[in-house]
Amino acid sequence: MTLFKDGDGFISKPEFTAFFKPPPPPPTAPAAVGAAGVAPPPPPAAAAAVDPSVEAIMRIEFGALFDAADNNPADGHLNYDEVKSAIIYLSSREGVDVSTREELYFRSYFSLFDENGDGRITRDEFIEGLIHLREREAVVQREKLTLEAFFQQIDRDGNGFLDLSEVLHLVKMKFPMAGTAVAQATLARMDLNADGQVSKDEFVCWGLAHGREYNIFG
Ligand SMILES: [Ca+2]
Ligand SMILES: [Ca+2]
Ligand SMILES: [Ca+2]
Ligand SMILES: [Ca+2]
Repeated sequence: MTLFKDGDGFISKPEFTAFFKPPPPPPTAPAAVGAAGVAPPPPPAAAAAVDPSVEAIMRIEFGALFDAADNNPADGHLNYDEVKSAIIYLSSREGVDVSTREELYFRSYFSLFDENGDGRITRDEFIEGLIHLREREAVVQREKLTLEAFFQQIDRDGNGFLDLSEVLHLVKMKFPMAGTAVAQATLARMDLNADGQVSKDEFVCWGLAHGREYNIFG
């Protein structure tokens, strides 16, 4: 089965629907109990970020995606062009058209997947790479929620923006002796559209890079 069934390079709705019918049960269900006296193996540490049952479904989905993408040629590996097509397809599922992005964009995915650096992507490399990306997205999503909640606290007058005095309070959390000049410099870095105040979105962007320094994530 292939996503690009009629080979026109586009995925029509019937092709899309045919491909994403409900996934079959996992091929190898882990043994619930070990042999007598033998403890079952501990769950993998990476399972913490993504629900294990969700991860199992993702593995099946990404495996099917690999099989569909491995078509040019179908040789059990993905080359650059095949990876590029897969990324374009995955993004289109999320409503984002990346087909006109620069080569660098797709190369960065390719090297992320190519764990052993041999210039081709195995099925395992592809699946692990996508799982890793999903885990990272899940972390970012959690951090965004934390930052949004934190923003409400530091927006003391509740007008939806941080002004200089509110940023000063924030800066003093990390540098108790900081004065207006430090707050001004911090505000300038946060203020992406340079309108003199910090919106929630601007704060979230800043916080994803610097929130850890301020112990915002606990
Ligand atoms: Ca191939
Ligand atoms: Ca490889
Ligand atoms: Ca405010
Ligand atoms: Ca602003």
